[in-house]
Amino acid sequence: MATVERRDVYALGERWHPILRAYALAVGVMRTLPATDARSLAYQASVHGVGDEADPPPDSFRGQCQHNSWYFLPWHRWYLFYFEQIVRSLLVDIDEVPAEVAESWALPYWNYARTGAGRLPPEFAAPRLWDGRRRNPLFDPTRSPAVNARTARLDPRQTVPGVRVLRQPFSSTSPGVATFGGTASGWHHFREPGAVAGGIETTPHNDVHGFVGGNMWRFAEAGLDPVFWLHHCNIDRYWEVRGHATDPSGWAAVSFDFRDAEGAARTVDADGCVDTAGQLGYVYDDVTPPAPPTPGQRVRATRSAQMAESPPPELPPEVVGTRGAVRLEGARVDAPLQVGGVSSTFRKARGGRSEPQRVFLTIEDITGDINPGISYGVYVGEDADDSMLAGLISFFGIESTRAGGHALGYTFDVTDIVSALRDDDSWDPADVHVIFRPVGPVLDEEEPDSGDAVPVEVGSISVVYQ
Ligand SMILES: [Cu+2]
Repeated sequence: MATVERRDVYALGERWHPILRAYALAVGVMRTLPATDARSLAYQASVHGVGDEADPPPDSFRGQCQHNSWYFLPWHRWYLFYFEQIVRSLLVDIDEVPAEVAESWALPYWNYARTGAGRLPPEFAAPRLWDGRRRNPLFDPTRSPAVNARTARLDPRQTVPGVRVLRQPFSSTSPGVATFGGTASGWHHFREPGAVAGGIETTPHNDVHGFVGGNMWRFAEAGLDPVFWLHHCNIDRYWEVRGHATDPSGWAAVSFDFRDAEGAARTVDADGCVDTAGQLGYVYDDVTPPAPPTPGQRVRATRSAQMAESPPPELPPEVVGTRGAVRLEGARVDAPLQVGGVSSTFRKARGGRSEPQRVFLTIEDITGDINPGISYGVYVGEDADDSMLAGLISFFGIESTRAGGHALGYTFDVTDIVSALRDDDSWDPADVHVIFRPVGPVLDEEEPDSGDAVPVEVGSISVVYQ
């Protein structure tokens, strides 16, 4: 198998690089194929999600995306793999594309953490192709207007995984434990009750969906936006940045169905995609870990680098404090809660010790009607300072939370934040401050701050000891 290299779209070195010209022309063909053809953009989007009145009706190939689960990364890796093969197979028949470009074509990725790359890549924002004449298939008019106008960019905190996320356990059976890849679960399209997203699905994944807007807000339409594939390629890259030393075992019990470039059925599993070069024939040009996005987050990174490694993910956690509903509407909200002591079961599991090795913050039962298009920073302590920023919450898929009761949920490791508060004598278990504050997008034109955003509800906030 020949190996292709996936490259950073912002480092291709020229406007309308041959890789993007080829991608635009292939997407142009995909847009014209009928939805019954597995190579069409409509079919490919329906592999991720289908609407209420899906035509043709869903089968085991469509409406399959895995979220809020340890299958998030492997399922989307296979999804990109077949999409990339389809693009390459279509390119061979497009005369305008040089043969050497078609044969070695690989999906580029959008690394929004690169300096100057926080705006939509320009080739996706132009309504016309390089000739100034033909319509640009990479343009999606449903995106937020400021994103297409390139007057909005991501806040740096939305562009990289949270502090420590790349070193967290890949998975855990408990949603109270912060992970890299998501809660261990069965096959689940949206969310198995009690499961939460892994840190990589949280940020930057969900934040970027919220930033782009339009089709990118919804499961059933996200794949219609050609930038979806470059965004997910960057998320996939982070699995290589982390490496595979601690990938889960036992997760190949669930398999996934896809259609390949010939329309043939393929059944695959999570173990079959962990070696990109050996099993799938691609590599990334750069897998350098990202730098913390702000000075405050740098302080956190330094603090947490001094902490011991995470305990085994199956060491049972315990909820020590919880509070109910908070409504977020675009302004800062303070949500105080009380933390109590641990149970005798907790102590027994740790040979009599009651000090936790890890402290987690869970933000659960998040519901709403539509994506507000912003993220909220979640802070612990009274200052809402970036060195106390636990992580971001954002709202990809929130429109599905009303129907089946499958709300969104996130878990953050706040161990280093709590110990910094303790060292500072500002940790009072009877009065723990959790603060929500809007983050992103950054607009060129400073809009008069109305402080309004489409509301979302947070059902419960808990402190968990492990
Ligand atoms: Cu996604």
